[in-house]
Amino acid sequence: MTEAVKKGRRSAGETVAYAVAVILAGAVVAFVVAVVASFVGLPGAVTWVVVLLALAGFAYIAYRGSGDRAPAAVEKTGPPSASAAANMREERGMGDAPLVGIVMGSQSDMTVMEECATVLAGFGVPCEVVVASAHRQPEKVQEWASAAAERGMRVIVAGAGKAAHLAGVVAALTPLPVIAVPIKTSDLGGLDSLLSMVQMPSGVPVACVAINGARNAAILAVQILGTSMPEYRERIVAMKREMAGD
Ligand code: RP5
Repeated sequence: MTEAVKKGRRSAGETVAYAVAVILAGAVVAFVVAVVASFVGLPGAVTWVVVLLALAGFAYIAYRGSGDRAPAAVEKTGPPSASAAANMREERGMGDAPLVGIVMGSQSDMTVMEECATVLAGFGVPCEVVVASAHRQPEKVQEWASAAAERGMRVIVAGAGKAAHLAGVVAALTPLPVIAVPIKTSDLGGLDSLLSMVQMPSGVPVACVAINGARNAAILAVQILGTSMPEYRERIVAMKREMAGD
């Protein structure tokens, strides 16, 4: 029913391919070193030491590179890395369980909402993406939103267009903070979505970002996580430093 999005980590296949590629490169360098050494007449023992050092160096690079991969968008923000955040989650026994749930009213919202998943992945935040319409699939929405907190999620991002009641319905069903993303529409340009989300009646709030503001929704979700998880707060600090040109 739901599709887990776990970006920012190498798959087993990628890890093996990476290690094989680096070791092969090491073997090539070792071969070249051996040829050059014999050409210049180095003693055999010295040649072997140089070859073994070259192989050990490449094996070390393969070992260091075989773990998590920080997507390019976040590598720019500098440490702490996405893999550091993943390691801290593992230390807490949280593994890759989704921390943020992304729900949207229609598959047609995905073109906007996928940016939210991409940005979260860049921060090393595991998330879950689900399409569930408040008016076409109310039972699915109820089931998913009611269980989200117990399943370990900390924030929900809800994107919908037109009479966009999805975020409000989800907010009614969960104690988690809900961030609404009003989707731009062909008839009213998304003002319909914006007003139906931002004008929630008192008592059931949703935070609302700009029309099609999926990126900001992701950043806000990371900031909320950062209030209790320092690894995410530090990544937000690093991102702000970079935006300021420091
Ligand atoms: C809402 O209606 C969805 O969130 C979407 O933005 C809009 C149009 O949905 P489709 O007709 O494209 O499925 O429920």
